[in-house]
Amino acid sequence: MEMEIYAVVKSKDSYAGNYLVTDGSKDYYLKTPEELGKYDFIEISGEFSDNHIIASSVKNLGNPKIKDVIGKLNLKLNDWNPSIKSKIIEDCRASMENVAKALKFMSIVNPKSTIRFHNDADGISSALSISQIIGGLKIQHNSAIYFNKDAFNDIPALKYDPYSAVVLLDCCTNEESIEALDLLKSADINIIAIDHHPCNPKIREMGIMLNPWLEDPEEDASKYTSGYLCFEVAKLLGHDTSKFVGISLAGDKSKIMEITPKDKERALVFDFVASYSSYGNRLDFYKDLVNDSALYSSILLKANEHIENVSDAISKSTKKEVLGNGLVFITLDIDKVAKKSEFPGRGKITSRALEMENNENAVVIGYNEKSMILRLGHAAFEKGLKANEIVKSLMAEYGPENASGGGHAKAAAFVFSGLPSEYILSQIKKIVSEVK
Ligand SMILES: [Mn+2]
Repeated sequence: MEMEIYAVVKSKDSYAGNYLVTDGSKDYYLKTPEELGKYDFIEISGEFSDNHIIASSVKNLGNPKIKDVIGKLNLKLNDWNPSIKSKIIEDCRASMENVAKALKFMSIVNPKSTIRFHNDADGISSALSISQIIGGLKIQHNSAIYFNKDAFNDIPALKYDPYSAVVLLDCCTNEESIEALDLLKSADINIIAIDHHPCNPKIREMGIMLNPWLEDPEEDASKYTSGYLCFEVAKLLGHDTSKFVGISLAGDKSKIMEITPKDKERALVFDFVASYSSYGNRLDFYKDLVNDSALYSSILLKANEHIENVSDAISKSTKKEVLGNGLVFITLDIDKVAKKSEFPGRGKITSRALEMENNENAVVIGYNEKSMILRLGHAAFEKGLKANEIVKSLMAEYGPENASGGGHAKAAAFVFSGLPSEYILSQIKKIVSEVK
């Protein structure tokens, strides 16, 4: 039968004069006099019979970007059937399917890749899901930002291989990462990201991106954790990674699906281990921890002890004021609670303070002389307050040389210099008071 397809050369040494190529769902033996290289992307016309092609013409298209090949190959996905039926997830369908196709392409062609996952339970859950689909180096990324130093670490490792990719999980789609991502892009390295932090629309141009904030910045898009998004992507490829979703939701305090007590435990253990990040955790270590070993129980015990200890300290160090609009403004001198380089860190402590207050109207600010951490109860968010917007407006006022930060609608943080924390607290209080 005479046909035309696009394909990628998998190997050139199958047997004399032939190539093994794939169209994304099927392998073929290709007979052609053309000289082709491994990984070449080709357009073939020829006579097809079962898994053999005798080419009448082969056009070599080189090694384009992954985003340009996935639409042309025959990459089949499972039927669209997300576990959460909501408008924003429906709106994410195209980008979810694109990311799934890109990962499928990578699982077939196996280019060199580096997965960078955020150093918390959500980031780890995401990586555990995605590592069922693709191989490659896995690095715990101890920041929300992709820095130039990260780019210059990844570029030499990946630049010389066709279709090589950096896969960013639960981090690095923010405005601050754009410059370094642009370096990767200039080095012709593919960028694939699955994230749920507020992002800059410009991030779309950087690569193959899945982030609910790109679809609807007004919705509480952060609640669709990266671990949940990775689970949906894996599902499109026939992998069941549901056991990691609850861990991700527990870690990021999202209630979109059921969380079991075991999920909460595992999230706590992951967060505890991830916070001691200086020794560079590897994903395999987290994978082993999931199997209830003696080490797991020991870590869980210690993590719980740490949480209990800070809970005592939190109740002694918070100041509370009920505002005219019903919101409860709570400040926490965080250095009285946090121990340097110990779990839980300042962000987790501020989250814990909100949890302990157990009031949907609460707005908690954990502060010291260099940083502010904001946590909002759901009712405060419903009234129109957004932690990331507060941070953004203050940063704009103080200027980039004095303040930098970001975050989600209900959780954000920034660092500052040259301004007294009392002054900043009073400004935040004013913004919170003005909500109707
Ligand atoms: Mn997350």
